[in-house]
Amino acid sequence: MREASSQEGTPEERTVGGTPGGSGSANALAAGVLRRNGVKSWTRPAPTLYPHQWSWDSAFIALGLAHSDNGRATRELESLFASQWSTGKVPHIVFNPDAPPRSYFPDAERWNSSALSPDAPSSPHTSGLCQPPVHAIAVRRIWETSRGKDERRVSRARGFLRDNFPRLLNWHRYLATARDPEESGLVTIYHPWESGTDNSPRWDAALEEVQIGEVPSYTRYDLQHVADASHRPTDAEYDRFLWLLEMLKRTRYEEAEIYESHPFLVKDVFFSAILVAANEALLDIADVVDAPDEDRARIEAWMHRGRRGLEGCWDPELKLCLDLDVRAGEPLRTRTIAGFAPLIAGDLDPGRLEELLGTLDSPAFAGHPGLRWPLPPSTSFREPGFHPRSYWRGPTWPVANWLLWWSLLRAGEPERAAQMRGATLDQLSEGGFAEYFEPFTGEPLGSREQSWTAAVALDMLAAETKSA
Ligand code: 2M8
Repeated sequence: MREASSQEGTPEERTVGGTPGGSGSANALAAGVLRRNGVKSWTRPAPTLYPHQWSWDSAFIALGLAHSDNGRATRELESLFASQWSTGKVPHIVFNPDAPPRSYFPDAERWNSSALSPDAPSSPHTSGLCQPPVHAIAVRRIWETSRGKDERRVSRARGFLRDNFPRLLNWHRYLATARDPEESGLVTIYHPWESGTDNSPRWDAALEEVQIGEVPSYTRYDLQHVADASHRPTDAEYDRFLWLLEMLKRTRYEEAEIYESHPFLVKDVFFSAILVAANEALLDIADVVDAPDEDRARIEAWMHRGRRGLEGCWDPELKLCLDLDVRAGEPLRTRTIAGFAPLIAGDLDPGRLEELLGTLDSPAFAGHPGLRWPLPPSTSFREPGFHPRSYWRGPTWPVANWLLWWSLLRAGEPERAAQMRGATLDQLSEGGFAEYFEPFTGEPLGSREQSWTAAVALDMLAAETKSA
């Protein structure tokens, strides 16, 4: 693996530059990224672009750390869950009070969560949104990697599961209730930032319907951390993001009020599918901690409801799953990696699995003949909104590849999974642990030394000899 532009790291780590050094050195390089991005008990998503703690980044980071430093993996999640809202919501950003000034916007002051909502923790400050719930999947990985180790480590891991089961259950309950008052099995998001795929064209049509008012003035700091502004969302996209934030503040982050008045309410199939997979993990955790039967029954019901909800969003023509605009009552017909949601949710019938794999292998996604690596772009090449360099509008994202790889393994498709793993690791070997990649040239884009990229590499590398 190639060490990206950082000047930090030990000399042994840096000498591997440019050449794939086998899984031993690849492991050391990936672990080095996580070590350098570490701050106290948690890890920054990237050295400068993202100086705070992000929710789903931390879950992926814990998943990777489970292989290299189990104790740190548990601390990563503990520090995130310490900022859980009283509603059960796990905030999408926990602000680092020691971050350099003017390093990230919107900052804690702009969100103003603790002043506006009695449900928000007062310290450290958090954002008012959430992100996909990968956490239970990471907690289960922490348990899996402790198995077969010495008794002390196993009992520490069991204790960690026991302490965190109620937090995870509250988190999932929040998503299944406040975010799904219709009991559709699908999670409603209030902002593209909640999807994790911020400027994806999946949101374009719904965002166009939002009437933007006066956005209080602001300065973007993200552009100073990337080589080229075209990698990041545009100013027009930021204005919309910031306007939605203002609208949420007007409701004081009150769920019922948001549902009543907020102009952007979308059933996100990707988020919903991750919740189904996370509920499956939570059920395994429930076994380990000997949770009451009624908790298990509730989790199972959420899982079934989620899978049924996703089935209702299937588009037989595009052979993908589509998000649903709650305000317009219409599906959002855009082909993106989110459309593979049923694969992530799992337990597919063979026909549906075959259709999804056909779409994945088609020229609209990973079967395009011009690709540097046979990996799916974040947005289909066939979409007018596709852009090969712009963030979630086209580049390939290792973290998304991980989700598909892991889902292929769970779907009983080890050969396809092995292809995806091999191509992902080759891409990182050539381009380093970048945030995302240009699909045709393989050029690394966005931030270098991105934590979750290193973390998913660690998890994929660990799967060399055993199944994930
Ligand atoms: C990106 O999102 C943040 C806003 O939350 C940003 O662009 O400033 C997304 O890729 C998101 O999924 C990710 O969690 C975050 C940190 O890596 O960056």
